[in-house]
Parts: sequence; C-alpha cells; structure tokens
Amino acid sequence: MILERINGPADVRRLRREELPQLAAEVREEISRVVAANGGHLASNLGTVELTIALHRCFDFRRDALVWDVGHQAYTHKLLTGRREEFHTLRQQGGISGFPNKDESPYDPFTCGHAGTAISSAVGLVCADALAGRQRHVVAVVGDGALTNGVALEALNHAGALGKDILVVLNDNKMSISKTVGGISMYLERVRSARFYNRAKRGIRRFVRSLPGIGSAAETALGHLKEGIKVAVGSETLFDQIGFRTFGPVDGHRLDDLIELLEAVRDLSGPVLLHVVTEKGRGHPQAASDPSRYHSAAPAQDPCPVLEPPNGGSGPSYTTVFSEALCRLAEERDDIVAITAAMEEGTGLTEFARRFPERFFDVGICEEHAVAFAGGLAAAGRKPAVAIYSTFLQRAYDQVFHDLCLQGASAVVCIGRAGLVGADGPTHHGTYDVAYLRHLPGLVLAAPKDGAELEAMLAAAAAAEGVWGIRFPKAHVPAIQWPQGAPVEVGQAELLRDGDGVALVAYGAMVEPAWEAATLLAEQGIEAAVANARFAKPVDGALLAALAARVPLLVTIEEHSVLGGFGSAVLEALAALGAPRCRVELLGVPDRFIEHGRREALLDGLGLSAQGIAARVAELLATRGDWAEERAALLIADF
Ligand SMILES: Cc1ncc(C[n+]2csc(CCOP(=O)(O)OP(=O)(O)O)c2C)c(N)n1
Repeated sequence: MILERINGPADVRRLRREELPQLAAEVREEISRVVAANGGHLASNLGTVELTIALHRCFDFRRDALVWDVGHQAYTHKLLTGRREEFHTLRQQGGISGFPNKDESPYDPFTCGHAGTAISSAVGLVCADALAGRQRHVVAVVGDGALTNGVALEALNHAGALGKDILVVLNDNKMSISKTVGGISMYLERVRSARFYNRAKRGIRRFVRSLPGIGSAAETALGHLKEGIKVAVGSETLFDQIGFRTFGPVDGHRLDDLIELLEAVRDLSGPVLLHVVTEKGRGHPQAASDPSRYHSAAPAQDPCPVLEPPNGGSGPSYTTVFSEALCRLAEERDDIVAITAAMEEGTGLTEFARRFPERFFDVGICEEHAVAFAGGLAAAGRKPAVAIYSTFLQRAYDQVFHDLCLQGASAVVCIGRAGLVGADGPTHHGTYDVAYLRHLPGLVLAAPKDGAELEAMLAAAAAAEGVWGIRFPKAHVPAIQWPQGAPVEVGQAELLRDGDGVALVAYGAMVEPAWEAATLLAEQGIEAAVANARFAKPVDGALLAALAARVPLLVTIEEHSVLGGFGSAVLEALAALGAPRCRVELLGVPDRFIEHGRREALLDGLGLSAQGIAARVAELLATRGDWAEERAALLIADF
C-alpha cells in the first residue's frame, strides 16, 4: 500500500511518478470505504483525487496556501495532509470534519462549507502577503457550480483587476449537485467542446516539455500555448477578458498533464485561471453514472451508499411533507411558483419540478438572486415559494429585507434544515434564521410541530398577504397523537396540555421533546403546561401573559440560538406586557459553534432532549427558594 506511507505532502512529493496512479486508486478506495461507513460527499471527492495529488506534488502547502471552495471535495487533501489515520472518523462526533477546518490542520487555512468564498479568501491572503512582503503561492480551487455564485464572481472581478499573483483552479465537472445551470455553464460547455480541447490536450505535454524552465521563458512558451488556444477558439476566454491568463481545459485525471501544467503556471505572475475538466464520481460505477444521487451519501452497507436521508427516526421527513404539500397547493393555485438555489433534491422540489416544470426555477448556487428574483415574480402577480436551507438563507438576508419585505411582496420563504443538521457540522447548522429575520417589519415567522401543521402553515402562508418564513428541521415528522388542535391563525399558539408547575413553551421541532418532558415531569409530580408556539413572530402575547401569571417558571425551547431567537421574542413580549411574575428560562443553542455529530446526540448534549428539558426544569424548581437570592447576587455582580 502506497497510501499507508503517506503521512504528509512531502511523502507525496517523494513518490516516483509511476507510483502516483496507484496512490490515486488507493485514495479512491479509502474514500469509498469510509463514505460507505460514515456517509459523506462521495461523488465530488472521487472527482478531485488526481487534481489534489498534482497540487500537493507541485506546491508546498506548509508555506503556500490551498483554499477549497465549499470544501466538500477535500477528502483526498485530508488523506494526504496527515489525517489518514483519523480518516475513518470522518463526520463522526469527535472525529474529523467533512469540510476543511482551520482547527484541524495547518493545511486548512479556513473552515468553510458555503459556496463561492474560496477566491475571495485567497485574494485576501494575496493582498495581506503583499502588505507583509511575504512570498508564497496562493491557490483557490472552485467548482463550476460554485463559480456561478455571486461571491465567486465578485472575487474574480476583484482579482482580475488587482493583477496580483493568484492561481484559480476551475474544477469543471459539469455538475453542481444537480447539473450546473445558467449562462456560465453554457459558456463552459462551449469552451469544453471547442475544437482546441483535444488538440490542446495532446499538445500540452509537448508544449510544457519544451519549456526551458520557470520564469520569463516559460511565460513565453505558455503564452504561445495560450495564443494557440485563442486562435482555435476564435477569441480570448471570458476570464482573459477580466484579467486572468487562462489555461486549459485540461483532463483532470491525467496526472502527468496536470503536474506538468501546474509546474509551468506556478511561477507565472498575475492572476491565472487553470480550467480542469474532471468527472464527478470517477472510478465508482454508481456514483459516476448518477453523481447527483451520490453527491452526499448516507452510511450504508457496501458496496453502495445511498442518498442521505434525514436524521434518525422513521416515517416521512419534513422535506417530504413539504414537497407533497407544495405540489398539492400548486395543483389548486396556478400562481404558485417554486424557486431553488441549486438544491432541487435537498429542498424537496424534484417532484414539483417534474409536475410543474414551467413554474419551477433553479437559479444556481445564488441565494441572493433567488430571493430578489422571487420579489420580481411576486411584483408581477405570482406567489413564490423560495426553498432555501436556513444556513444558506443567511446569504440572502438583505434580499428578504430589501426585495421582499420592503416591497410589501407576498412570498413564502421555506426554510429547510432549520436547526442542527448533523454530520455536516457548524458550517451547515441552521440556528440563526429566527434571529436574523425576526426584526424585519411585517414578516411572519412560523414553525410546525409536525407534518400536518407544516401543510396547514404552508396553506395559510400561501393564502396570506406579506412574507412568511416557515422553518422546519432535517428530521422525520413525529408520530405523536396530539390533542385536537385549533386551526393555524397568525400569532396564535396552541396549548397542548395545561399545568401549573411549569410552562414549557416550545417552537417547531422542540414541541415533541417538550411534550415528552411533560410526561417525565408528571412522574415526578410536576404538572407542566405545554404550549406549541407556532409563531416566533408575532408571538402569542395573550397566552404567554396567562401562563406567566400562573406558573412560577416559564421555559422557552427552540432548536436555534438563544441569542435573538424565539426565547428572546418571548422575553420582549413579556416585558411589553409588564414585568413577568414568573422566572423565565431560555433553552436553545448556546452562544458557541456546535460541532458535527448525529442531530439527536447533539440535541441531547445541549440539554434539548426530553430528558434534558425535564432535568433542567426539575433542577430549577428544586432551587426555587434560592431564586430571589440568585437574582440579588446577579444584580450585585452586574453593578
Ligand atoms: C451558499 C451555498 N449554497 C448551497 C450549498 C450546497 N452545495 C454544496 S456543494 C454544492 C454544489 C457545488 O458544485 P461545484 O462547485 O460544481 O462542486 P462539485 O460538487 O461539482 O465538485 C452545493 C449547491 C453550499 N454549500 N453553499
């Protein structure tokens, strides 16, 4: 085994050229094996094996910097940079992350997971290096999907005009999660299929072999290569026109070509873009033939992992319920349109796209555009449902403000993966959406306790004027028989159970553990009222006031940051209603980044399981006699 001998990139550089294909094969095998056991981004990683080996062969990233865009394709990089022995712990709690992580390795300059940022980060490094007089190579690797992202285009725009040394490697596999969409992908298709491709491929070796070395002679020779490409294409590439010297496309699985070309462009000055064509899922029959399905795979028995299902449990997921409910609505109302930012499958819009293709829009990895575009559709009489994960909607905060709310638009923002998402970890947990949306005037924020309520909220939102945000988790819907509830009305919570020992006021997915906690508390003789809040904006002031007047302790529970979240909304409402007579405790995600791990385990660790909630309530009530003293001590500490 060659891989067993690789404890760092220096070992890769020490290998004989002839050994590299064997290393690539072993890396592919290891990635397939570990992803089958732990789940993970299979197809993207199988496509970047040779590219990563070539990069480590040609650069020394102890000194140079390698920035991966999104970072979901960096498993080979992990295996080659001293994390081979821990690789089997990939994405498991306490194990290594599925994304680059600056706390995990000096070879990861950034912790990342959101698309489009690599070129920006790299340009930042380049400019700081220039200010510090530091000499090193800075390389950003960006996929053709991420390249369509506004942030990536903003960074290219900056870097091209700046003129400083930077190498952008475009890893073009024609795929985002689904097929890459948009004008840029059409442009890349043209570049790929232009006649020069095969000619350049054959010619690269010859050209590069003829290079006398690095420096100006190499630049001249590469200039000739570029001229050859230009002549064949008939014009400069788009990237040339905005300030990049562009090379390729080159076959990203031919190690010799890659290495020789990388060595040649490494010491060129100014912004350089190397267009590398790879195959997503390379070497894995299933992943290569269906890369979309194997973009992100769940743990499974060998030989073939399956598409990632939601966390734990059984029964339908919230996403499935959303998918079916939206299709039913669209059958009834032809003004409904659906928008995704490159997440057709993940957001549950595949069925909608199949059944209502003319009303479905995949805008690419462009959350800002997705929301502003929804504003345009709404202004012209459509009812947009924009489905974006909580963590990626962060990108579009301004568009929710400026292009929906401020316009008085009517739209539904369907916020999936709201809460702890599990193995993808801190870059992907959706724990801030209530906080970053709640203050927008006129916005309604809702979260269902189960699938039926999700459908009812979606219908209410579609029938209403204004902007609604509906959040739901990456989880299965609970199969609890709740007491008969009231219909969904804006700003009205539902009291599921009465009690005067404590009031548990839970939002969305946390209603289930709150309900179960009430049973555990009853066993200890504590009668808990359980309210399903339904809305974080507006909150049900009347119910809160009534509960606060009769219980000693009111506990808010949310799968969201306690800072600025649902609990904060409750505190604001209670303050507006007059000082609460009861103690208020906010349970939720604390003010720190949460690691990766199974959602249930993470929730449990944060005290957000039924047992955790019951234990905290019992603990607080047991010390009730000390509350006045505690408060006095806090006041003294504050002043
Ligand atoms: C802002 C943002 N939106 C959506 C995603 C989800 N996402 C992860 S990878 C990916 C596709 C990336 O495509 P590409 O850059 O071409 O890389 P490939 O997987 O094809 O190698 C998407 C949409 C994300 N990570 N960040």
